[in-house]
Amino acid sequence: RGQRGFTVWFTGLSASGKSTVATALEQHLLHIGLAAYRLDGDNVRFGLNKDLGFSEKDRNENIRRIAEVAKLFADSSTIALTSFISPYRVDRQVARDLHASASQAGDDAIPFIEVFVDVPLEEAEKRDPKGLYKKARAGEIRDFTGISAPYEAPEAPEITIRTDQLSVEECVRKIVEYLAEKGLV
Ligand code: GGZ
Repeated sequence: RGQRGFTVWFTGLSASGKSTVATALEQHLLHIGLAAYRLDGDNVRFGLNKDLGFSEKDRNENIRRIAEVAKLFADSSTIALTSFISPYRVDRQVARDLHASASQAGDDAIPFIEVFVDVPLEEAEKRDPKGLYKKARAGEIRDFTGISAPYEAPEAPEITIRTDQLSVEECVRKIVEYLAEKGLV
């Protein structure tokens, strides 16, 4: 089917660097002539998912819908890059299973690459670009991931990147090398 679509699923704490790396990866893929599209809070949580908050149930539904949309993009031969905390293992498994249960045409499964953006909570909290951790510590934001809501780290992600140890370019290179190894780019 020409260019093969697939999904790169970023997961990690708020301020871990998911969107920064996903944006740089998107730029790289576009630059080498591949169609790529990034889904993130800015284009999903204010539109399609504006009815959802941050309870466990709402996050389940947030991730389920995003997985469905990513799969549609990938099925249309676009590389879908998703950057959401996606803190629950079961939700990421739902996303993975959805891709495994194949495309509209009923042919191959759509590749799903989980990227764990792994930084210690202390580092994310130190960055705190929007002051959200501070508010969460003060009790002004409830159910904040890492503070008052869980983050379940992936047990077997395809790729792990430490944004506190590698530059953005090095993170992108690590992902692109994996994709090349798998024959995806
Ligand atoms: C976590 C929250 C919360 C709570 C608002 N917990 O750093 P940000 O601001 O830009 O990214 C966070 C974003 C998380 O939305 P996701 O759709 O990625 O979450 S999930 O996958 O868990 O559904 C943060 C902001 O929204 N934010 N309240 N309580 N992050």
